[in-house]
Amino acid sequence: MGVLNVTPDSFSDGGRYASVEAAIGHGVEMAGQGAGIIDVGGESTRPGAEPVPARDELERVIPVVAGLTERGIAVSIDTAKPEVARAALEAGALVVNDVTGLADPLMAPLVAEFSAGVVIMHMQGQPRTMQDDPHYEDVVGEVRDYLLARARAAEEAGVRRECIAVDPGIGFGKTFEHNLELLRNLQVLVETGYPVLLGASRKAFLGRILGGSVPAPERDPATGATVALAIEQGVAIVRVHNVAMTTQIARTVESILGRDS
Ligand code: PMM
Repeated sequence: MGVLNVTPDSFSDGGRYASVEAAIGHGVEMAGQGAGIIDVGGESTRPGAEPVPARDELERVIPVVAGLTERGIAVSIDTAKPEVARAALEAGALVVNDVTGLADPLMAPLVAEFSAGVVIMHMQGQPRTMQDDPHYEDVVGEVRDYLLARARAAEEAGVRRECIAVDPGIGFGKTFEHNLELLRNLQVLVETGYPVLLGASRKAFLGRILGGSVPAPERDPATGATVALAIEQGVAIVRVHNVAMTTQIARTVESILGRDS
C-alpha cells in the first residue's frame, strides 16, 4: 500500500490543478513500482493534528481518488468521516482505511453497502492528544481484543469477514516501548485470522531509534527493517512511502521464506 497524503503542505505551490495532477502522478508512479493499492488521505493524523472539516477533506481527496481509479488503480480512502468515505467509494475507491476503527456508527453500514474492503486500525485517544500519556496493562493483548471486537461489530453491521483487515496503529496513542512490543508480536494479531496491515513507514519511533536527528524522509532503511520483520511474522499489507524499496524487500523476504510473492 503506497501512501498518498493530500494535505495542505502538498497544496503549497503551483495551485490546485497542478497539485492534483502531481498527486495523481505520484500515485501512478507508486502503482508502477509495485503498490497493489494507493491510500489517499486528506486529513493529517499526526500527533497534535487538528481535525479538518469534511468539505476541505472532500475537495482535496476526491479529484485524486477519481483520477487514480480512472486509470485502473486500486484506491483506499484514509478517512474517519462517512461523507468523505461515501464520496470516495462513489468515485471508485475500493477500501475504507479508518484510523478510528469505524468509530462513527455510519461507517460500517456504508462499507457493507458498497461491499468495500475496510482497514480497522487501533488508536488510543484522539490525534490531538493521543501521545500525552498512553497507558496499557498489556498492549499486545488489548490491541488484539479491540481489533477483534471492532471487526466483529463490523461483521454484525453487514461487512463480510473477507473484506476486513486489522492494523495495530503504530504511533497512535503508543509510547516508544509500546510500538516496539507490538512490532515484536505481530504474529499475535496475525493469529486473529484477519489480514494484518502495518503502517510503520518513517514514523517517529524510527527517528528515536536512529538517535533523533534523522528526518522522516531519510528513514526508509529503518522502515525497511520493519517491513522485513512484519512480512516474516505474516503481515499481509505494509503501508509505506517508498514503494520501490518495499517491493524489493517484500520479494526478497518472501523468496527466502519460500512463499509466493
Ligand atoms: N498511519 C498514518 C495514517 N494512516 N492508516 C493505517 N491504516 N495505518 C497507519 O499506521 C496509518 C494510517 C500516519 O502516517 P503518515 O502521516 O505517514 O501517513
